[in-house]
Amino acid sequence: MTTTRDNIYASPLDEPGQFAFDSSVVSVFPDMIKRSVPGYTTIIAMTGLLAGRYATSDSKIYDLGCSLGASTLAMRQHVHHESCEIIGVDNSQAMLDRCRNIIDTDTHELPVSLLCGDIQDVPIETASVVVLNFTLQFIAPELRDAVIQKIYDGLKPGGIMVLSEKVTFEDPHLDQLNIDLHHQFKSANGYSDLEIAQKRTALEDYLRPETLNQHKQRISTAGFSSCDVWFQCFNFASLVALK
Ligand code: GEK
Repeated sequence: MTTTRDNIYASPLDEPGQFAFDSSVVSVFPDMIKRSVPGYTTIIAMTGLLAGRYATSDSKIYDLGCSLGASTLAMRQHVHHESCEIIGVDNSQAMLDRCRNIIDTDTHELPVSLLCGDIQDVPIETASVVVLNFTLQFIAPELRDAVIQKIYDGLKPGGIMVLSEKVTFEDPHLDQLNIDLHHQFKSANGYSDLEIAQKRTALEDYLRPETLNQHKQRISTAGFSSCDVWFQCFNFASLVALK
């Protein structure tokens, strides 16, 4: 796949409006997410391994907020139960159209259905694996309990949820350190100070990070028997939760 370089916020904008996953983002998305999220490539690849370990026959695998299908493709590579199906969900039709093209060029055989809709409304049933890689962060915090509860209820016993998020820290010094390190990471990947500042403004009221403790508390309240962080780099982390 040819990747176009992300320069959406490279020129000064009078009012950077709220970020949206529209067609301009779709065309630069693989470049944008790799240069913006430390550990992204590792998290996606390991999501495939986790799915390979926990997927069971006659079950469904959900990729909630699938974007261009990076996690779906990683899981498709590692899950070999013919009776499994991956369901990718996203509320951006532009993302899903491109995702379908990408999946159609992939040669693995596990069936993939793509659903355009809000992850809050999509039924989760007979699931062995549910993945939310950087998606819950875009749901209003007061609505997140219901999403995690629905996932728990729809998982089969022994199933897993993988939840990757941008996070904040209770300790203000560590919080600032991790924000600074993330900005340093973006600078090192070629983003200018202007791009970093304008993107930050565009995401301000849309991407609302929580602490790892808030996530763990919600996951435990939903009923998951085990949960912990399996990966973290600066203020980006991934948790695994077992039913
Ligand atoms: C990856 N997981 O490459 N319902 C459905 N989709 C949503 C919702 C919602 N309420 N809110 C946002 N999205 C992917 C990356 S990107 C993360 C996920 C990022 C979708 C949105 O359209 C976008 O495609 C995705 O969630 C978030 O591993 O760009 O930071």
